[in-house]
Amino acid sequence: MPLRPVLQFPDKRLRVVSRPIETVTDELRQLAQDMCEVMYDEPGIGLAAPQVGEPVRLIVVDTEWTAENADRSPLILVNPELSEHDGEVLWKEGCLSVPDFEAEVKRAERVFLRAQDLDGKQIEIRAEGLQAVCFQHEIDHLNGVLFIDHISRLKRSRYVQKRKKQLKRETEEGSSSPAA
Ligand code: K1U
Ligand code: ZN
Repeated sequence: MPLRPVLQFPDKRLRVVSRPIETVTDELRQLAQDMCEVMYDEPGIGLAAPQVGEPVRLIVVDTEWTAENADRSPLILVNPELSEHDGEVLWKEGCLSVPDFEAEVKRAERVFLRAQDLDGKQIEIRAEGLQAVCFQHEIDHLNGVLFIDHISRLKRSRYVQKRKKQLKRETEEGSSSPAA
């Protein structure tokens, strides 16, 4: 089975507020598994369901996984909610849906999160550093917010212009290539 493609800016589906999950079904378990595969394949340290075109409140996160540490133990969180946060940190972020761009974003340094797991069990997580930043980034996706919404208007509009040119180039290259 091919991997699910990751939607890319400016796709409007990235701006939708995702709906809460009422029941964990086999279909949802399959979606979580597909999302983990996409996250490790890209590679990334997190992914939210709307990034693969499913507007439901589901995220996967694995900030421990790197090329050197190949152990995979993703956190799969259903209906995650930030219930407490404190401190402030500037973190350089990227996003699988915002190609070829990184920028510093101001985030809470520590967060306390409630969610359910795939067995419907209530879980609570205290996080700091990269994991806390990643949770905030992924929950933003569930609310239709991208990290570029947190940067200055000037930086954002420069990125938007660059992205428009990139897409125009891709369209031109696609239409000028000989038919298969
Ligand atoms: O949601 C996403 O688009 C995934 C995104 C998550 C994220 C990155 C940085 C800060 C906060 C949230 C990514 O994973 S971008 C790729 C990335 O950061 C990475 C990829 C491989 C190894 C290490 C990091
Ligand atoms: Zn992202």
